[in-house]
Amino acid sequence: MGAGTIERIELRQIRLPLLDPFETSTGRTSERQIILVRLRDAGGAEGWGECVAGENPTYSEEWTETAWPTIQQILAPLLVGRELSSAGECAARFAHVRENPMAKAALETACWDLEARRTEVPLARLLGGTRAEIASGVSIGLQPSLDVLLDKVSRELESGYQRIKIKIKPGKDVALLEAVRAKFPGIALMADANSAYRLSDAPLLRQLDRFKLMMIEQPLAHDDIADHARLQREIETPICLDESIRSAANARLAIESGACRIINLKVGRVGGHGVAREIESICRERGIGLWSGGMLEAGIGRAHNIALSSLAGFTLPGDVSASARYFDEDIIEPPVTVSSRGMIAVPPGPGIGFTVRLDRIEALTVRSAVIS
Ligand code: OSB
Ligand code: MG
Repeated sequence: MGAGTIERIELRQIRLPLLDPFETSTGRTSERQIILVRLRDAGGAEGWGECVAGENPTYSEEWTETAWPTIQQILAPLLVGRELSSAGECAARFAHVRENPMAKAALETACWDLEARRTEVPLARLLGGTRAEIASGVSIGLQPSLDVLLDKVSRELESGYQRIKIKIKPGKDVALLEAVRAKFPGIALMADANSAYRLSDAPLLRQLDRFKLMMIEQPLAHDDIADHARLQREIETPICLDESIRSAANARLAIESGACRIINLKVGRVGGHGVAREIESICRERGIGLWSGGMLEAGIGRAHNIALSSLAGFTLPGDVSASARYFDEDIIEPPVTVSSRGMIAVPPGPGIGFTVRLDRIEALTVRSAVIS
């Protein structure tokens, strides 16, 4: 049974404040502006998706203000009123629209949730997932001081998280990692630069080898593969690519050229679960480490990340963490929680496996639209 005929697509933009501002080498976010997608088919079944575009075009070119009209005017009309044989067919409908993976993924992931709910299976199982729980790590933004950073690391470890990622940028790199490593010698530790360095920084990046990091994430330009391959030949720390991996084709290119040993997969960055599954199988077949990143998602996006992470190729702890790290209240029930062993249970219910809190979404809505 397929995803059915989608009769109605509802868009909501919600404003959701973060408990603490999140800072990376590209800037700071204090409040999320998130686009949610709600599909309804002819039989009344629903599917939910969340657009991971941020509040400005600093991670990639997409942001809330471009994703909204792209979804509303271009992509949603390609789905509405037409039979979809399966959620896997959704991406083909969008193929003639270039780029805009986050806008596409908001709808594509909703199609997968819809199909899973209609057929009454967990989304994780529909995607091919086999794990009952997934390993969870945290991403800690740039902090006002080293003491605050060390305190945060300590608290996340006490909560059970299996791996700590800290953000770095030029001038806030060696000293931060030195201090974290000195205080927590044995932990699984990594750093994410969000493209803040150039190949000419190789001597500095080589100094990080002594901290025995699990990996360094996206040290060089957001669209680069060639320089990452050169850098990987000069450093011992495994390179993980995030921003640079936007398709299955460039995942293969990055792997074959030696630009990364690990991939941070974000379903929104690659246009949906379909391409995410292709990249998972590429990594699994070639022994490339894989984990799910995060984009400060609210519960719907978080739930999609959990379902995807249940696939066997996700071999490393991801950035998918508890709702309570970011929000006072989530838009799903129950919120995402993490066990004292740093694991998140994959919910057994149909679809994303969490209840969407319509009351809360209503209260947070700043704009809405219906395509029918
Ligand atoms: O580079 O992984 C990143 C958040 C927003 C944009 C980019 C990134 C991040 C994170 C946070 O690191 C991950 C999360 O907890 O959602
Ligand atoms: Mg990253």
